[in-house]
Amino acid sequence: MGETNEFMKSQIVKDFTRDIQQYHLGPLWEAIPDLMKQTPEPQAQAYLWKGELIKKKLMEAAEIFTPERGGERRAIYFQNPGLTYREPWGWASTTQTVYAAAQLLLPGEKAPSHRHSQNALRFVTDGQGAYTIVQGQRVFIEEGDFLITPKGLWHGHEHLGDEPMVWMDALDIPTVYSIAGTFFDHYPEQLEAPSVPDNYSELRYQGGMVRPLSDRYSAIAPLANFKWQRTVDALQGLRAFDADPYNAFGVEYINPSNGQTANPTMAAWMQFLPDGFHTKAQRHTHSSIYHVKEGSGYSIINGVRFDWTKGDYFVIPNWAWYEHCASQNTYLFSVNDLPIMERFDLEKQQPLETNNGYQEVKSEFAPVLV
Ligand code: GTQ
Ligand code: FE2
Repeated sequence: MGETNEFMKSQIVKDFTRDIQQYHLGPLWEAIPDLMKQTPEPQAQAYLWKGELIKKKLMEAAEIFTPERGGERRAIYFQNPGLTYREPWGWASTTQTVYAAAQLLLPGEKAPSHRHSQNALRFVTDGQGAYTIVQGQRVFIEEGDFLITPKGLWHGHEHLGDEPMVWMDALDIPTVYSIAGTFFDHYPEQLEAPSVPDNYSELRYQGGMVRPLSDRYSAIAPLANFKWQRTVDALQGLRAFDADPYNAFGVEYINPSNGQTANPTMAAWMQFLPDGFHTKAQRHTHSSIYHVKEGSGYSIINGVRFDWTKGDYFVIPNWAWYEHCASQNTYLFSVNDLPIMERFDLEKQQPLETNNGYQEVKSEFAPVLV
């Protein structure tokens, strides 16, 4: 082995390695240590953005432009510091598979209808009175609601209420980008006109209790809006039993016609951690983006403590050890790429076996403040 390593460093190998590159040919012997790590080493890093910072920057953006005057959407997205920037517009996604953003819509504003090959989901963090119109259905939304906009469907937003509305967007943009599957169209008019009654899917599904007989083979998740109170009821219902030591109490938003994850590429969860609950540490292949819906506490990610409060956003990269600890009754919303990992049969999960299942805190993350 030692002899081989010496030989690989020899001038003859170096010269050859250099020589082939001029023909756009790559030396695998240089690449393999970087490409084939023993376990996942994502470029995306653990990171946290304070909610106040996001709010402030959205309000500043509102002074500068409207969704109608260019830009389609007033959304500011979470750029993971570990992902490379591309000139001139600085594309760096939130994780390697999922993009997340916060979007602001002011009373009276419209975000024109369009469609794209990326799947989208939204979680409403502030306000009420806007609707999103998806395939001719106006879906009125308010704080705590979870919505989906599956790929290929026309969608636009309009705010009929009287206070600013903010929601978190998550889309599989980086995944679709990296496999060159992007399609995008503007709707011929500004906003699509309604063609079915308002909140039609919620009326037809009653939150997923039943499905219309005609929807037996529905592939696209037919429920557009998952109301907050139903999510709370489901989580509080789970409290009749012991909490899962790794995830506390948690539910997944599903397609009620087939029981699958609501979006084909991204799973979305809501977890409830009672005051004082401390989950045990685990790691898994998939990566997650969290939003603190209610409460406060901290997460330890690979030995670094990330304190959070209501409104914050944070990333747990692939294969990172993590645990959550709540210092109030806490609701954590999260989006992950588990469906992508499962599709490639790459998902693995592991509990931490040492130190009784808890990590040691080695340092604390210092978030950028307003
Ligand atoms: O609201 O349709 O954050 O198309 C990114 C792309 C939001 C949207 C985003 C989008 C949208
Ligand atoms: Fe969109």
